[in-house]
Amino acid sequence: MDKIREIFGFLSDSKSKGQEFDLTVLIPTFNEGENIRRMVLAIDEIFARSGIRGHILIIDDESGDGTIAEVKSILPSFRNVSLIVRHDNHGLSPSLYEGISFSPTDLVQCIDCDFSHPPELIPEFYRYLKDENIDIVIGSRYIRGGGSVDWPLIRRILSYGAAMLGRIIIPVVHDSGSGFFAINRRILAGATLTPRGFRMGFEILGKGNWHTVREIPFIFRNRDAGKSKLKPFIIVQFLIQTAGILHYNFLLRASGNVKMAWKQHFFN
Ligand SMILES: Nc1nc2c(ncn2[C@@H]2O[C@H](COP(=O)(O)OP(=O)(O)OP(=O)(O)O)[C@@H](O)[C@H]2O)c(=O)[nH]1
Ligand SMILES: [Mg+2]
Repeated sequence: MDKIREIFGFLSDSKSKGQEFDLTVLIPTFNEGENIRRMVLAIDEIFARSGIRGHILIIDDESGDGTIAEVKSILPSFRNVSLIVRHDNHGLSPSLYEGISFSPTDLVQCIDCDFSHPPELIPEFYRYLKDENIDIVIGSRYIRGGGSVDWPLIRRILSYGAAMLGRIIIPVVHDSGSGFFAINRRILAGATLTPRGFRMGFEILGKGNWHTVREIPFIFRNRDAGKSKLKPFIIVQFLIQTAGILHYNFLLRASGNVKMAWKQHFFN
């Protein structure tokens, strides 16, 4: 395979433009054959109910479990669904980064495929981006009304520890590691991101040119079906990412985000 990616559905039509959509929902998938159809149907129904002109972009890293065939089988029934199959540089954050870059809209929402993130909240994220012109909206487990259910103690400790480290760096955000977030893509203009690991939202907070942020509480539920892709190495990747954000902010002086977040937190 010498192509680095293949594109199917709406985005594969070179004439397609983004004007007919206001929001793109990115669904990263790796072996989500048991979830993806239900997820697309759920999100499309939410678009219809809330009046959002939404596009769904699935970014798959060569799943071997039939996810790709499943998506291809539903594509003819939807004008607003696209699929990118990536043959290179696999990983969750690189997939989200590619999805953000290929999105036909500036407003972009990220959501896991396994129903851990409730798709019913998408219109709330969207309203902040669209009506209040907020730069980044984070689904938070660590504010009042948020949480996680049925997690083993070790996962709770690691997740909370990572959230605490995230709060030292970006104190205005309580759950910088959340994978349930939405952005206005304009904040990435001029920023140099290094997507690695599972925490793409943290990378954007650390390096993107944002000024306004909101958090929406949500309860993280264990995946309905399919297997976790979370590996212990993710912790090492998170620590390397944190060092990269500090380096970018203080040594390269390429972003003032950390200082800005500290000022917003301590002086506002
Ligand atoms: N494209 C792509 N998607 C991925 C990759 N790894 C994970 N994903 C997707 O990213 C989302 C989050 O992965 P999960 O395995 O659910 O990770 P998690 O939610 O932290 O762990 P669980 O609670 O055990 O599910 C899911 O939609 C996965 O299919 C990857 O390498 N590439
Ligand atoms: Mg999950």
